[in-house]
Amino acid sequence: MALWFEETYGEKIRFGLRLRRSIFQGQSEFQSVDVVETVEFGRALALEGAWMTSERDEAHYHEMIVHPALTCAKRIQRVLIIGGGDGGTVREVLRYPEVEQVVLVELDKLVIDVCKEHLSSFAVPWNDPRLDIRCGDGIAYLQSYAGAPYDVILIDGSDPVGPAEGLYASPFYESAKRCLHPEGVLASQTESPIAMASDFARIVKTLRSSFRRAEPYFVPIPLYPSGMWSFTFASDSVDPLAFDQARATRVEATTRYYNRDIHRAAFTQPNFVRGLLA
Ligand code: SPD
Repeated sequence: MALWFEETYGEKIRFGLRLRRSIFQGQSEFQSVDVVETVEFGRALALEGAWMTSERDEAHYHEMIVHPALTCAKRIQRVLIIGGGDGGTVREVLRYPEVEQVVLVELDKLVIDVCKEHLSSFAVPWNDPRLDIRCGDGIAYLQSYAGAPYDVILIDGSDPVGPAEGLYASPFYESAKRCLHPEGVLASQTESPIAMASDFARIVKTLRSSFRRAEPYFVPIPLYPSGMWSFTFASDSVDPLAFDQARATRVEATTRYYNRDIHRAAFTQPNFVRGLLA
């Protein structure tokens, strides 16, 4: 009998993949954690039954949450990642020799451990001396943070339900802004403008109430409900299209998805998105 794993989103959408086998099934104090080997998407991670990442399309997500911000921010020495326990975002940030410190705050240690063991094809440089891993709540981390400002903050969280809900709300964005350099950039995953249109619009508008500008951009991620996904680039002073040519040229020689044309094009808004944000 064929084995399938399906994400059911909001009782109206399902996205399923046929499996070769289940590789890991576990339960942390926060969520169920699954790694499966699929026929079409390679190995994939699901948390609490929702697809998070797969070998087939992880580059779309991880390169695009990182490179628009890292090629545009004035300085990129100090980078904070909230969530992102699979390490794909870490890997992309560490491509930049200018980055001196990356702090990864992931709630669930089991996610890190399982991804290190079962998603080794992600080739995350877990032992890079610039990486500082903290297992804990990203919201509490930023609330109590009193160190030097970060140049870039990346919010690589799960969907806005359960423990991740607070990562998409005003109090969190206000804490993030307090910890971000005035010439810094925050980039967050911000859901699908098709499958989660109201969440998408609410999150972008919430970011706009904390930052002078918050521009969504769009990336095809076939693993996620509807396949059309958004990230949002938020800053008080940085233009999301004014990338550093030298940095972008250097990084695009190493990427699978990102390049300067994609960077520009991703910020183009279809009319229905303009309507959602009006
Ligand atoms: N529905 C998926 C929401 C995106 C979650 N983040 C994925 C983590 C990849 N590092």
